Amino acid sequence: MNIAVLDLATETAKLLADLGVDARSYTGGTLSVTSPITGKEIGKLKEHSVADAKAAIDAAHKAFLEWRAVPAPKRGELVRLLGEELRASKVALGRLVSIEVGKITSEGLGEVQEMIDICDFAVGLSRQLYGLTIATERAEHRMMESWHPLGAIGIISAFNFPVAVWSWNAALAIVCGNSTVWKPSEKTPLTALAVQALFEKALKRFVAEGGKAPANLSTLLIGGREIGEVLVDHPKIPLVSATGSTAMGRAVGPRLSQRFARAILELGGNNAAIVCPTADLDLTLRGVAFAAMGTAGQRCTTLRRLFVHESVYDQLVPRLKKAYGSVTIGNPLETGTLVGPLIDGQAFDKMQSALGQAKAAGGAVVGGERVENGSAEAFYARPALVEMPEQIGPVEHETFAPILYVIKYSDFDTVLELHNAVPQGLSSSIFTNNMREAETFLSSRGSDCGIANVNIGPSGAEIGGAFGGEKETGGGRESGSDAWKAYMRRSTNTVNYGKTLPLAQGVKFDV
Ligand code: UN1
Repeated sequence: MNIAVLDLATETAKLLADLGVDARSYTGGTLSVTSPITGKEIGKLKEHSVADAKAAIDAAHKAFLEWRAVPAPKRGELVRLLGEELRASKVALGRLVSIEVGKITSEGLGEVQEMIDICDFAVGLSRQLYGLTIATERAEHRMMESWHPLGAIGIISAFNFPVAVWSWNAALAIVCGNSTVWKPSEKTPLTALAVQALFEKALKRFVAEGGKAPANLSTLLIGGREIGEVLVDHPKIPLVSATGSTAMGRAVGPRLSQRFARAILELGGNNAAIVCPTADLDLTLRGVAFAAMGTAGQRCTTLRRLFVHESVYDQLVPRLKKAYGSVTIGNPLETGTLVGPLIDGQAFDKMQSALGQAKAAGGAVVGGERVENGSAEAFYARPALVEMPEQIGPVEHETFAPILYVIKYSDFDTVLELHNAVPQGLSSSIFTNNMREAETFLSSRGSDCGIANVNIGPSGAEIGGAFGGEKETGGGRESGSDAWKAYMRRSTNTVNYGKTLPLAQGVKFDV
């Protein structure tokens, strides 16, 4: 493989032009963006100042005040048009995701599909922002819940799902009557520019078709940590949805709660799978391979710990090692590649350091070495499978790289305990054909994660379910199910349509 000959800067400029992005926004600026495929620069973006960010939030708040008055199904129409723009631009945007993040082609496209799916979901939701009616103890009274828009919603997203995570938040926030202010990762701002341009296109169509929408409904802020801090501290941002490391969540969470703002935190995962004696091993092999090596191990849902029952260990693990040895690593834009590059050299160093610690703790490592590709600035690594004697050291932490720790187990109850004995709680799986094991895993004494699966890996969730996890994963839920409720405020209403004033709990107060 020699990627030195690729000219991704030219292709990026062409894609951005096709997607409607003005070239002035990504040339001549101060924020340099490189493609992990080549390690070479593909854009130089203008950055917002702290003052710009504050002014943008004030403007977004004004937009919210207008947008909340638009009926929800009409707000849904704007998101429907956004879905149409995404469908029309799926190939270009998917390719740009691949170039900016290093995802293989089908995963770049898959990320855009995830955006389309959540738009569809949100359109349906725009007619289903249901509240309850509640039985009241007082005659001629009615009690109900109403859900109201919340305000300008802050979105902080990570490099690994640079656009889907925005859409999970923005599609819901917008049908719920909010405006949004988005700070993407400094590593992936080009895809954000493209998404913002597609949103503007949808908005233009919405207005041309007679829809009423304020300016600044969706705002994009380019910059570093200080811009994120403005979002976190600004009194006109009632909710920040932040995706990233547990360290980031530890910084953001207390600052938000200090001013009683809401947080949706989607932080680190240390996802495990248990392979039981009755597991279908062919299916398990495929499930494990995708979950552990897919996206070069850079999903928050990536499989990082594998517990294999002693009775199937010698059948499964050699086959897995073979897959690790033969998986195609290289240019993610090429057909047939399954593992692309790591996002940068720092990620590679962290991977090497975790592997060093694993060895020191008695781990036997297969893979993990750098795969040369003709560029000193691009970091491709063979995914690593590490047989560990027990769950210690680096196994207890999330390393954002393709490392799978494999541990042999003999007793189901003990392995359940081990499964839950890490600080993170995002996603989990069990591979079994034993109903008791499967149901126990899903029960209250089973997996303690926000996502628990049977006979599929922990990654690659659909948008229809609520997404997020427990413990150090942060507790937030995004995407499907009733995650929309976090983007609205609940009002409990009691209406007296009678002529008397009975007080609740039998209280008497006659004046
Ligand atoms: C993330 O890695 O931040 O479940 C999100 C999945 C994807 C989303 C991952 N649908 O793997």
